Amino acid sequence: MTERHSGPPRISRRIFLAGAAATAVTLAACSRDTTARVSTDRIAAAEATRPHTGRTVAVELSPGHAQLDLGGTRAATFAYGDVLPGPLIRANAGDELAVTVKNRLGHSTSVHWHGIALRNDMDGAAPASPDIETGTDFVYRFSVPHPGTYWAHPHTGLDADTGLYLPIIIDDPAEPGDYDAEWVVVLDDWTDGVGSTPQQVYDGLRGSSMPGMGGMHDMDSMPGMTGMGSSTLLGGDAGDVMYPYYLINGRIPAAPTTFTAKPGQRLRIRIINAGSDTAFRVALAGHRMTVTHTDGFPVQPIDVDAVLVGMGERYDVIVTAGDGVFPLVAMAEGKDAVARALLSTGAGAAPEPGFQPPELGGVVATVDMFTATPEVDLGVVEPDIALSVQLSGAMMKYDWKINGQAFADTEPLTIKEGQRATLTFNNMSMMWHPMHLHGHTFQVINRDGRRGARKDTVVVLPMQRLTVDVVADNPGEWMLHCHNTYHQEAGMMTSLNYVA
Ligand SMILES: [Cu+2]
Repeated sequence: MTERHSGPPRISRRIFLAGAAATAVTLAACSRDTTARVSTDRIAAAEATRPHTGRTVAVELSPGHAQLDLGGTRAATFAYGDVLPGPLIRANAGDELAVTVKNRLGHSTSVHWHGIALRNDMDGAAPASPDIETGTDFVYRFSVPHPGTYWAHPHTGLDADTGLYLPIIIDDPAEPGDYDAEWVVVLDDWTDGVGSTPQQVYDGLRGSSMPGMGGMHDMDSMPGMTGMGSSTLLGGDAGDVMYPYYLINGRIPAAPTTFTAKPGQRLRIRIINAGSDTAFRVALAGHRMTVTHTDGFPVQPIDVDAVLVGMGERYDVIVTAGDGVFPLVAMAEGKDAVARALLSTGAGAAPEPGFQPPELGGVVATVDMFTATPEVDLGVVEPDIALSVQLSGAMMKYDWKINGQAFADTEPLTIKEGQRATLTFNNMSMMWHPMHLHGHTFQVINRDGRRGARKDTVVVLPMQRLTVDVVADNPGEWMLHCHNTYHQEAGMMTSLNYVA
C-alpha cells in the first residue's frame, strides 16, 4: 500500500488528544490560517444543535484479512468480516452511533461515514480524525442528523478498492414509508485478490507517465487496463480501469443474489455505488423506476428506465414488482460488462449472465434532471463567498489536480461558520469526476439555472462547469475530492476549512 494518502504523520490517538489544545494554539498563531484547527468547543456546539433521541446504536467492526466468496470465485482481500458488503448499519435520525473499530489489517485504517453530516472529529478522514493504527481499537461516536442512504469506507490509501465497505441506512420514524419492501443494492468494481492488486493498478496508471517505466503500450498487455470505451452520458472517457468483475452485493453476475418479493409490491431500492473507477447504469428488466432520493435527500420524483450512478453516489428508486424473475442490471458505463442481481416474485428463469435489458437504452436519470423537494431546498440567498475548484489532469500523465496542485500540496479552501457559499467546479480535463464534499450536503444548481438536487457527491462532466450552494453549518476541516479512488490517490483532493 502506498502511504502517500494515509494522512498526516502517524500519531497515536493518545498523543493526539493530549496535544490537541496546544496544537490549536500553535496553529492559530501561524500566518497561514487555513491550517488553523477548529476548536473542539465549536465542534461540540455544532453537535449540540443536532437532533438527539437519547438512543445509542452500538456496532463493532473488525477490518482484517478475508477470503471472500464472490460466487464460486474466491478473493483474498480486506473486509469487515467474511461478508461483502460489510454488515448493514441502521439507525434512526437523531440516534447516536457508537462504532468500535478493531483494526486487524496490519496497517493503518479509518472509517469514513460517507454523506453523513457528522461532527468533524469523527469523520474518519485525516487530519480531522486520526487514522487507526493496526492492532488498536477506536470508537467512532457521533449522532446522525438526516435520514437517508449512506455508506462507509476507508479514507486511507487505496483500501477503498478492497472489500472494506458497508451500507448505512438512517430511518426517519416520521416517514410515511410508502413501500412494502426494501432492497439495498451495493455496486462495486472488483480486482483485489482475483486480478491486479489496487497498488498494481495504481502503479500501472502512474507508470504510464514515466519514461522507461512501461508506458501506455505495456498497459494494454496488463490485465485490468484494456478495452476502455466511452460514454455519451459521461461526455467521453468513462473510466481508466477494466476490472475482472463487477459485483452487486458481493456477487459476480453468474452467481447473483436473489431478492424475493410478491407481485404488485412496491419496492424501495437503495442503490449505492461503492466502486472505485466505474459509473454504473442501473435498470430493472421489465420495470420503470421512480427516483425519489439521491445521496439520502428527497427529490421531486421522476419516472425513468434507468439511473446513472457515479462512484460515491446513491439513488433511491421505487418500483412496482411484476410477476416473474427479473435481473437488476448495473452496466459498467463504457466498459461493456455488467453486474447483476435478481428480483424473484414468481415462476421464471433468469436470462444469461451478460443480458442487458432494453431499459438500459431508455430514459436514463442523470443529476441535472432533479430538483430537491421544497423541505430540503437550501433557499435562494445572496452568497457571502464564491469558492472555485479547478479540476485538471490527463489519463496519459495521470496527474489529477485541484487548482493546479496535487494533494497534499493543494491550498485548502476556507469558509467561515454561518456563511453561504457558491462552490464552482470547473473541469478543465477530458474526464468526468464525481466530486465529494465531506460533512455537508450541497444543492446543485442545474445548468439551466434551475435549483437541483441536494447531494454530497456530484458528477462533473469533462470541460464543464458546475455550481453548488453550500451552507457553512458544520465547523471543521472537511475533505473535498474526486471519488475515483485512483484520481484521489494521484492528488485530486483538497479540503474546505472553517476559519475564524
Ligand atoms: Cu476524478
